Amino acid sequence: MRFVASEHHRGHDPATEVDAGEVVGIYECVARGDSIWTALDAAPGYESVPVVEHGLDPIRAVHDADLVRFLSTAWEELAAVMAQRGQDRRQVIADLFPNPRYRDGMGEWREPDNAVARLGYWSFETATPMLAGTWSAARAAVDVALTATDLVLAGDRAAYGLCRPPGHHAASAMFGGYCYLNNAAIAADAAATTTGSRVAVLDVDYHHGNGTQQIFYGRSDVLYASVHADPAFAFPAFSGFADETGTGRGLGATVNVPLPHDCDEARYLDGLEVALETIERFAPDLLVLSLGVDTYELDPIAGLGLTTESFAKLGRRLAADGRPTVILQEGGYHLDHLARNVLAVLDGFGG
Ligand code: OKP
Ligand code: ZN
Repeated sequence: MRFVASEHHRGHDPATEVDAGEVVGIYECVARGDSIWTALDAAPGYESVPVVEHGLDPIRAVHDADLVRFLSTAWEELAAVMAQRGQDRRQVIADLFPNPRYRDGMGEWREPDNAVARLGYWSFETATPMLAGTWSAARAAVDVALTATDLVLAGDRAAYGLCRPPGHHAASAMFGGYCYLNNAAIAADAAATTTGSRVAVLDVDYHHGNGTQQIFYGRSDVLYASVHADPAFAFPAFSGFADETGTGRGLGATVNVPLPHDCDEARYLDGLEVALETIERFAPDLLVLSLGVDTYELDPIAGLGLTTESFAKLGRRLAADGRPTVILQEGGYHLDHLARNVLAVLDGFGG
């Protein structure tokens, strides 16, 4: 299997996040990308392909132009505000968010002038810091995804994109959940629109991919199917319910399979079958797999009872469907076992 990765991910090197008001070490760290890359280089049967720059057009096809403009200049503007305050900061985390009820009965929202307030205006939670290298890493992750997609569109049975930062929580006009640009959605949209093909996104990350769901919620050419921890107890809490099935032309092209806290491999694989049946009915030409391995039983912030052998089964099960597949990295936070679990999926697929 060929794979794509970018050195630029290292420029996005956050130190901390805020969890329930507590400052903790960042889980979405540089070592995640490096450990997977090192393992791919050492494993037999994997060949690295250089990243091809695809520019901003495929990003703007999915994301609001004002979000893209904000992200591209955010660090510069934040650094200026911090300098004014006499603070030398390597990262900034938003702490002010636009609750939809704030302006009840008071008319439209205005984008704030202050860069720190704008960070919250465009985001939704406190685990997604902005740093000097964030924008180029986020853009590179998109190029990784699009390069992997090109390989599959050109005939590779499957390709792996080592996207970091991840993408599936980034919506058309909002970033957050460690995600800035939605790599999988941009790849799926580019494939669907440039080739006129039907694309299914299967999201197996522990967390619901609210961003990918939102981007495709009204569309019938891209199916979004997700198997994830029930939002009743898991992040991101506001989406991923079984009764969210799409809207308008997109009705029926969103599928959510929420799983319980005490999930194990057998229950997980049953849930996966529900998602795969809907994909089968949709009959896509291309599958984009949002591959989070934070369903691992030992994951420090997640976990749905899967073992490394479960990930191998997942890879074999997806390969059995025989679809051209773009595999893109999302979450997975057990640093010591992360690469082994990703490789289990890829090897299982036939990597
Ligand atoms: C990203 B991916 C509270 C949120 C803390 C964020 C988890 C993001 C997971 N500030 N949790 O889906 O693996
Ligand atoms: Zn996740």
